[in-house]
This record gives sequence, structure tokens and C-alpha cells, in this order.
Amino acid sequence: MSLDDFERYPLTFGPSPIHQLPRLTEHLGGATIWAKREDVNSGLAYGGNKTRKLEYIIPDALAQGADTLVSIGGYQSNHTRQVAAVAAKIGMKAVLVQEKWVDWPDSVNDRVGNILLSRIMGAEVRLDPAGFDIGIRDSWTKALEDVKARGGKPYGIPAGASEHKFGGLGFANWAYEVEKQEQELGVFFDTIIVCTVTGSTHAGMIAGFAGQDRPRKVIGIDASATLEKTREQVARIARHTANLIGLERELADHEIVVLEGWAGDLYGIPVQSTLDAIRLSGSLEGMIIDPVYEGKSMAGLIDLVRSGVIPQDSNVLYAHLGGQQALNAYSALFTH
Ligand code: 5PA
Repeated sequence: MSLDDFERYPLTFGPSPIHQLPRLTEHLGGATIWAKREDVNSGLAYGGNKTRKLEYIIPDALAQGADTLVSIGGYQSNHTRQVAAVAAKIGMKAVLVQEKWVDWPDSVNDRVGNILLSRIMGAEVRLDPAGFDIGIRDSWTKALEDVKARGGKPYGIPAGASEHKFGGLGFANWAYEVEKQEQELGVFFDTIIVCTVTGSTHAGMIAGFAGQDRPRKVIGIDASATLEKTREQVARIARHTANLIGLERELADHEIVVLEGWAGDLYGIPVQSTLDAIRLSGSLEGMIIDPVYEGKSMAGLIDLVRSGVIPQDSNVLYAHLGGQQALNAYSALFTH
């Protein structure tokens, strides 16, 4: 088996762009920094990392004759917004369980940004008071049953599309895409920085890169603040995905790197380093990142480059996974 044996339903524009971040590079005074932009990978409700994962999941939903995609996330989930967009695009319904993953005081947290877009696209949005957890939830199982009870054919997509048998394939493909783009650009990215929470983005990358000739470091920056769960989930999904795409060796533990230090104490709550990273990439590069995910992985990149942990002669590829829509629920942080 190889990745090519899996059907891919095109939802993206094609390979996502890679470009240099020269002013950020100069400012930090270390390794050369580049970005690969999943935030502009699709015309479907601004795209993002889940749109890529869904390219390998939708063929299975179609094959099963489903008519409703059922998924789950926080109020400001980017994932559920992308599920809503894909459902609209392919003519299915979407039922979205939106849990109170973040105890965030913004009075329009359940109205603006991602959740607003999901409602516009016709999804059935179910608010649920449950807190953050990346595992399988009762509310999601119940939503699946409800769809069945009213005569529909549900297709379940777990949080972040991670605990799905094909959840890692989209980013295994990303790794192949990077290798092709490197040839065009004449550069080799020895270090990849990626934000990790439910795990299949990072896990897919690990599996995809593991089959390539030149080794590189794929560094996951935890934004879940439940590090052990995320690390375990990344390892499990990476090994499963490697198996699916025919990697002929076992992944070693040292290939699975999830670093802590930038998540703060709680998922979804930015800390000072997150806000500094958001302002820095905005003011130096016009590149907008969010306070839940990318702001935290960028904070990690900044520290690792500044401190020389990532060496000066490295080419670092920052995976920008999207998610700016949530900024609307965090406006109070930027009023002065
Ligand atoms: C998300 C996830 P993984 O969940 O695959 O580890 O990806 C982390 C991640 N960056 C990184 C952005 C912008 C993301 O949206 N978001 C989740 C969501 O519900 O939106 C799955 C948690």
C-alpha cells in the first residue's frame, strides 16, 4: 500500500504556497524562516488544516452513502467550520457539537468567527457545556444517534478529524508536497514547526516524512496543555498512518517530538508569549495568526530560533495551519 492507493476528493486549490519570512528571520537573528500556508489552501470558508484531512475522509463518507457529517469541537472550532463548508460544497448536511472547551469571557464567543460562519453555511450547531477533551465524547455519539433517529445517514468525524482511520493521510500528503516544492525552490527544510492538539496534523507529517531519504526534525508545539494525551495520540496516529502508507519500518520514539512550554496552563487561553508572537508576525510580515493554535506554535519557533536550539544554518518551515477566524472572539486583547 502507498498513499496513492487512497482516494482523494479535491477540496484545496492544489499545493499550498511556501514563502520566506525575511523580516522575521532578520529580527530573530538566527535560522532562515519560511512558512507553508494552509490558511490560504482552499476557497471553502478560508480553508485550513482540516480541509486537507477531509480530502481523504470524504471519499469514505460518499462510499457509505452518508447524507450528514457529524463532528465536534469547541465554540470557536476551526475544524467544525471546515466540516460545515465541505458539507455545503458536496451537498450534505452538517451537525456540529460545539462544546465549551474554553472558559473565555468574550460575550460574543458563541456568535462570531468560526461559529458564525458555520451557521451561515447552514450547519446545525449544538452548543454543549462540556469542557476540553480531545477524546471521543457522548454528545457526539448522541448527535450521530439523533441523525439516525430522524431517518438520516450520519458520518462521524471526531474532533480535529484525528481519531479517524484516515485522519493522518492529509498531512502525509503534505510531507510529499513539501519534498516536491523543495526541488522547485532549491532548498531543504531540515526543521518543521507545527502546532499540535488532537494530533493527526503532526502525526501525518511524521509518517509522510519518515519515508523520505533525508532525515529532518518535525517539531510539534503543544497547544492542548494536556501534553501526555496529545503526545500519546500523535504517536499512535503516526504509527497507524505510517502503516497505512506502507512505511517499511517502525517509527522510533525519537521521531515523535512534542514540546511543551508555550501552551500556558489552559487550551484556548493565550499567554504573553502568544500575544507577542501574534504581534510580531503581524507587524513584521503581515502574517496573521490566532491566539489558540498558531500563536502558540509561533511563540515556540521564536524561542527555539532565538536561543539557537534550532541552529543558525537551518531552514525552518513553519506550518501555518489557519484559524485566524477565532481572533474575532479575542478582540479585547488588542484594544491597546
Ligand atoms: C488546529 C486544530 P491537530 O488538532 O491536528 O493537532 O491540529 C492543531 C491545530 N492549528 C492547529 C489550527 C489553526 C487548528 O485549528 N483545531 C481543532 C479544532 O476544533 O479546530 C481540532 C482542535
